[in-house]
Amino acid sequence: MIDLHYWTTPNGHKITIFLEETGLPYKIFPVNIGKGEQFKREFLAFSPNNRIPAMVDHDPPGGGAPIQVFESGAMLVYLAEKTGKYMPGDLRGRTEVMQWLFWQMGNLGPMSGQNNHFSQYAVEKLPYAIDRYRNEVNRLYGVLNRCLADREFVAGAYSIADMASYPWIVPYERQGQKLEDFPHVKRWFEAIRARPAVERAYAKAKEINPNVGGIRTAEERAILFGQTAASVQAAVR
Ligand SMILES: N[C@@H](CCC(=O)N[C@@H](CS)C(=O)NCC(=O)O)C(=O)O
Repeated sequence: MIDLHYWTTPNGHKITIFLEETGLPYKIFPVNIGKGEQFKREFLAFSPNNRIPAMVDHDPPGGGAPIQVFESGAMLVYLAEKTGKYMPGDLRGRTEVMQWLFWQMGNLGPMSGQNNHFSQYAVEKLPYAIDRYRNEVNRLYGVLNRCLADREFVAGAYSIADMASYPWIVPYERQGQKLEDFPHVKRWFEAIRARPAVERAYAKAKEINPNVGGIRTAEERAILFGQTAASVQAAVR
């Protein structure tokens, strides 16, 4: 059994998509980041960056003590290696998947996060910051579109690289992007959205948090934005 410490955000959805695709048994432990549950001592013990998702695998390959993993990219690689699914075994195929997985982790995710922050959450609307991140996300959609021009999925066959990027394209409207401008992304997006496992993963999110993707309240903003080393230290409970 896998304990998945999760909240209903794009980085969380990556993992529920994988688990639903493979049917691995798992139990969700909601970590409501708007309420500050990411600062609980028990959670920080295996998720030292005070971010979701994280997981504990009580049945690791080869036996032994449970394995704890944080960072969604590392979790996807772990799960792919555990199951032998959604990542090719050969070096060439594996490299193709890994480069696009790292691309998502280092580019599409962080830039979309900043874009969302400055356009939706920041109280002060700063045109320079809003334009900078909307443009960078637009550039990244272009990169993905070119990648998908000659292949069905990001690395050829459906893989953890698709599971990592898809949840970050879901809020494309809030990101100030039009899928019509990126026809290969649109085709890929619709194909993944129609997968039963993906539908199940998003239905699960709605059950846990009917306000998925909602605008943050003043209380949530105070918890989530402007964290420092000292504020996190003070919030640990
Ligand atoms: N690189 C990390 C990013 C995780 C992350 O940013 N998680 C957000 C939700 S999507 C979070 O837990 N935020 C809590 C907070 O800001 O305190 C990953 O991919 O796992």
